[in-house]
Amino acid sequence: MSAYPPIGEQLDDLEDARTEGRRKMDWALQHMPILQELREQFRESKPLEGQTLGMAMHVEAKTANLVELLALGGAEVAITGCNPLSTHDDVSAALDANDHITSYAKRGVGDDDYYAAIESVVSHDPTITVDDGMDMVYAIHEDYPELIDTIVGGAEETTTGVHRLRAMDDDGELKYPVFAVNDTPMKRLFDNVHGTGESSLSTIAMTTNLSYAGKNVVVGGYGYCGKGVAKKAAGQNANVIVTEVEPRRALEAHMEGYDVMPMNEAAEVGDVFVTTTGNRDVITREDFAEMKDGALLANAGHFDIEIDLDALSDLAVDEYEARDGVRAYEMADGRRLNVLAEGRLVNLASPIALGHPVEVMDQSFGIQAVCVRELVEHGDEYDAGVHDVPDELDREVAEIKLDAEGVEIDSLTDAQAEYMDSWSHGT
Ligand code: RBV
Repeated sequence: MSAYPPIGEQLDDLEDARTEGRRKMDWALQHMPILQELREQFRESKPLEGQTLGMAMHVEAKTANLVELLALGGAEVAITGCNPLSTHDDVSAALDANDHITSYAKRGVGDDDYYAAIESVVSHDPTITVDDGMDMVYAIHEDYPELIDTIVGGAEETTTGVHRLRAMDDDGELKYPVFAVNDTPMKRLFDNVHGTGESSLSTIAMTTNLSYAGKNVVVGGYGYCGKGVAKKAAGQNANVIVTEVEPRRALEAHMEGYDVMPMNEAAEVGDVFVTTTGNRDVITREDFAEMKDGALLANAGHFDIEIDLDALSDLAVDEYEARDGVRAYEMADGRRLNVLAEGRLVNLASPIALGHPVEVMDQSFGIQAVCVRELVEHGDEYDAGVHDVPDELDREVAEIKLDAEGVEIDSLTDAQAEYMDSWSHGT
């Protein structure tokens, strides 16, 4: 078993880091009414008493507030990052200072340490896993299957993780229940659309100091994330081009007023490329050959596989850091193609990245918290496999948010409810 150490044993300026990490967490929490409300409830009723949580997520201020909420609920928590570049070391240190939390997350780790840190989390013998991308579930099933018997269940944050889990489930290989947090309305309609759209575009703009106005922004994939990126880019006066492989999504993008074309054609005209597909090889050697000098290439999908960086490196006669978080690849004909954040998810991995806006993560993490509570309270009612988040939990979190915002809504009268449930009403 790995002995990769917690961040508290790795930083020199630990006290300063903890103070700054705590300051970031406090700021975020002020804007997280759902987590504030659940904190009160969890602190009071300790629903997670006796549980050990193993987490792999983007360790920054908002996630840290989720982690502390779970610890307040009575759990012991061990956490590491789910991307080598998304950790904020100061926040990781602030978390690790909590007696009930051990944080192994550190920014900039290499592959070996990244996986060693996951093993360190697993060494706490988690009874519940919380993943963003499924690395924890994978490590347990591959290397520590003896833990599965005592695991109540898990929760998965993101599209790519849910996709992997469903493939695993289809093969009969997923051995405990996992909630598809990503797929529930309170997560996907907000986090994936608004969160990805805003944080990816703002991070690209801040990292490059460039504008979208009048530019051709090419969005690879028109799923929930692609829709958000396209909509917000159009809102910043870009001309949006969408690439797709799915005919109905392509048609949706077309009817939305965007240009739709194959990537290889988009490559000729694009100024900014943002991939959101979750698949590999979205921008390839043939596309680099067509691109204009100065093109910006960014990925907003979970893994760094969407832009073929090996091919780009192979084509380049020179490579250099053009700015922090921007690597320029110079082609033989002099064109410079600029890759942001090493092709990793730009909104979290760029040096100045902060992840999604606080408000949307409040919703996503509110769902995570109630899913963990549900696993403790009713985990034995769920078979091994991927499960939708129960609708009443999704509604519970929506109602907390509406309440906090002071937004009131109507409720159905008895006659309306009866009408909606009936199939015998005609004119
Ligand atoms: N995401 N987390 C943040 N903590 O700042 N920002 C985005 C954060 C999550 C988001 O929910 C998405 O599904 C996932 O990151 C992709 O890895």
